[in-house]
Amino acid sequence: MAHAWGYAADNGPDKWSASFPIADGPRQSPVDIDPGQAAFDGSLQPLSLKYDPNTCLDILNNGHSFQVTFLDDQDSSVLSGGPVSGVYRLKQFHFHWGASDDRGSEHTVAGNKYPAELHLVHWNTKYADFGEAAGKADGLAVVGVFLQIGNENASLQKVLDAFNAIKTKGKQTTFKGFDPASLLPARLDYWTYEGSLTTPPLLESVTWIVCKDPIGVSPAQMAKFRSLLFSAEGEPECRMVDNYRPPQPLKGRRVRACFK
Ligand code: E5Z
Ligand code: ZN
Repeated sequence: MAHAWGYAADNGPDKWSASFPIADGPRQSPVDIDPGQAAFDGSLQPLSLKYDPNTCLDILNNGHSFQVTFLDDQDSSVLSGGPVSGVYRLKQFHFHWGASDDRGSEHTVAGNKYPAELHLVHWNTKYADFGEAAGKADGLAVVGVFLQIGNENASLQKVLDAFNAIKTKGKQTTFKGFDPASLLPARLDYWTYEGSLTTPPLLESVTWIVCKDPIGVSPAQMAKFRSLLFSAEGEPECRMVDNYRPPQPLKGRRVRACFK
């Protein structure tokens, strides 16, 4: 990779291993979830997600996606239960999406893609901060939520309405009072497995919790995602689309289900 990683032919997922050899490691993400292969595990606890809208800080175009960032200096917005032990704090959420509605998710279900996937990123408070946790096997817990085409999603629209201020790489604006719980499906049935960050540095520190039920998004809202740019202001315009990594080998890992 001659330059920074991205999603283009010359710096995309097929090239990441040159700079990040862990790309071929034993617990890479995403994966294809085969519901017929995922074993029900009755020991899995219900997932608890308790979020305080007052911890929502800002929204940023980081040149790979956009992210909404949360204040994480207290246990105000936290994940517990599910497959993990202890308390994990919400750091940020972001999405991955396609150039068209026939692709865009990172995880797939029986080989099927969704048009987008939401990732709510949490870190284990047994470590000092996100940076330390990101390098530990039990450091991170990411909740994945699929988006499927349907009616307009009013909660998601609040996020999309901030896009005019973050069109290009590096742009950031305040984004206060948003409740991330408003983006969750009504039922928190999930699959879980041990994986990694899906972007460089691809650290193998993520307990993945992928919700079975998708949330809705309208075609016009999907078009709004595609109005963002990978490029910075003043650079040739490059649309932010197809910012997903394809499924990686399971290498003997088991995906478990909290539901029958
Ligand atoms: N797509 S994802 O949910 O798997 C995901 C979630 C978070 C990141 C990437 C992908 C992320 N990337 C930033 C770089 C990073 O946070 O992970 N750095 C980790 C080490 C570090 C600060 C040390 N960070 N100091
Ligand atoms: Zn992600």
